[in-house]
Amino acid sequence: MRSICIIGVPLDLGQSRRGVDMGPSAIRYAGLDRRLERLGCSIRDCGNVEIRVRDTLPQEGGLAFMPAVVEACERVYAAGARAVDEGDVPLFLGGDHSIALGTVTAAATGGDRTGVIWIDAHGDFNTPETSPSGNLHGMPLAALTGRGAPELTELIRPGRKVADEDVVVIGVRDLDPLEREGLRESGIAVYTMREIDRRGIGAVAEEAVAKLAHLPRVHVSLDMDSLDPREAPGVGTPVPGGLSYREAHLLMETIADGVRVGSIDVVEINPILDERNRTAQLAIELVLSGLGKSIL
Ligand SMILES: [Mn+2]
Repeated sequence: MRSICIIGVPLDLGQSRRGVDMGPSAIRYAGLDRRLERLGCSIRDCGNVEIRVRDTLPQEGGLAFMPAVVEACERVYAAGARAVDEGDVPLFLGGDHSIALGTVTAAATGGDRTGVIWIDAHGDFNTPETSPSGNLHGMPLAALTGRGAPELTELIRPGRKVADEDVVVIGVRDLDPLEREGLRESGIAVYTMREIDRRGIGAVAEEAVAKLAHLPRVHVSLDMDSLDPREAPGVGTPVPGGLSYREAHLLMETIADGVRVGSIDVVEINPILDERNRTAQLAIELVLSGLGKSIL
């Protein structure tokens, strides 16, 4: 039986919209623990990581929040690494995507190579030099692969946390110009919406997953803005033309079948922008598929 450790991360300092700090409450309220138990998992809710309240910080935002985000991600790392040490699967509830600096570093704490499946409308591959906004939730994947501000790349331990060849990005449709250049040069496997439209999500998901099938553990980072805003309206940075309900499920099911899922984060749910909590409900369903729930 799989043992899941739920870790809430109510962090909203990586972007400018208010409300994403309520994501952990929204997902818990939608019945996460009950649904996981019904799947046959044993559940431990480890509560929330302590995060600074935005209103107590300087109002500039963007890069000015870097110290607070670093401090938060050190705590996310500590909670996640403890869960990994104890043999649990950490399930992190965001919060904005900057929490992945902590979640992926915790996932990769074992020393072996850790794969990352990054499901997102965006590349999250900016650095302070390339980012038009300075928002830190647009930088975690760059930092985790060793690019960008030293405060981020040196978090917990110096150097990259995951190798470029162990990362796949799926669902991308909105890149900043310099971010796009960086991502192309990196050689990271990126499956854009165009490719999903052309080849179908089944073929794309199987190819992406096969790249990481040999790794001892894979972290799944699910940004809910990867979905089409018609399916998931409660996100801070919606982009039209995203994954449909069924495409997202098939992707998560293919992940569950094809790699060893060792940890998951689900991020960017903004209950203020949502409709009756449906984005949180959908997030739970997708997490269940990623943990092996199947129709038959
Ligand atoms: Mn993201």
